[in-house]
Amino acid sequence: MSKIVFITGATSGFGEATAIKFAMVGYKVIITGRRRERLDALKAKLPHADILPLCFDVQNKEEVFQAIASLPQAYKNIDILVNNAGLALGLERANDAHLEDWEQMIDTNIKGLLYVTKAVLPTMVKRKTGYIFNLSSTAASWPYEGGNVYGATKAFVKQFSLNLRTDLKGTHVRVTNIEPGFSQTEFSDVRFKGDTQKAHQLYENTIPLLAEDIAQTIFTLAELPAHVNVNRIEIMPTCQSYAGLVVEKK
Ligand code: NDP
Ligand code: 8X3
Repeated sequence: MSKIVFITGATSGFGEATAIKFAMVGYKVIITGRRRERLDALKAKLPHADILPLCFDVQNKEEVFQAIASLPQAYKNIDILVNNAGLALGLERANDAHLEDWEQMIDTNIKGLLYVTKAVLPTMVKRKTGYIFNLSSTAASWPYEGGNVYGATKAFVKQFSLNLRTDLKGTHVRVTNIEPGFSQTEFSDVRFKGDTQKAHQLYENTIPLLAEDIAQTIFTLAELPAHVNVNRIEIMPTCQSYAGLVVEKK
């Protein structure tokens, strides 16, 4: 029987590439996001694959639980959850950043991820099988100017993944925290609020990670034997490395 994968934020970037990767090899894939037309277009692009679009906003607790409860019987026993939906908004220093942006990042990256996890987890625990991938970031561990709340939400995801792993001892449910670095998706278009030129400039003369690289990583981990759990994985493009600490001079 085909395994079932549930992916949040499958309308773009990592989520879309991951959906395509699993669907192409015969997994049943539930694709989710707020943009219904994107979900329908992805399904239409892969006519021979088993894809179920499910449109909801992860920030809306009722919508999340309702959508997951409404899954047809044939899609209820989710084997793999990819908690990917998320965003950064703005790159201003804390004093100039917008409180509404902070709230949206918290509501999406933290609370949305928790709602989906809470809705999917009971069936995994009951069935004593499952795999949860949480999309964190290098920003969880490596601070940078303007990363303030975005990085903090991803640090939450990292620690939640580790704590979840601890709670799930004995259930056979696996958890991996995925921590990508510099990657080219629609992420920067969203962060810079539609200033595509600014987003584009960021990637000029670089070879960033692509969505397919993260999809391949998730797929490879998912195919490991059930007794193997990779707890965290930090992935950067070769062109990216570490910066030093900074000192303010008089
Ligand atoms: P994209 O902007 O390309 O994709 C983000 C996805 O999240 C979209 O499908 C979007 O769908 C979905 N999403 C955002 N808000 C909501 C919401 N409220 N409800 C439901 N879905 C939502 O970015 P990436 O693919 O790059 O990002 C995916 C994840 O990876 C994010 O969590 C991001 O923080 C993380 N990440 C990204 C990195 C990068 O450099 N690109 C590096 C490290 C981590 P829709 O708008 O249709 O709702
Ligand atoms: C996205 C990577 O460095 O822009 O999580 O925060 S970064």
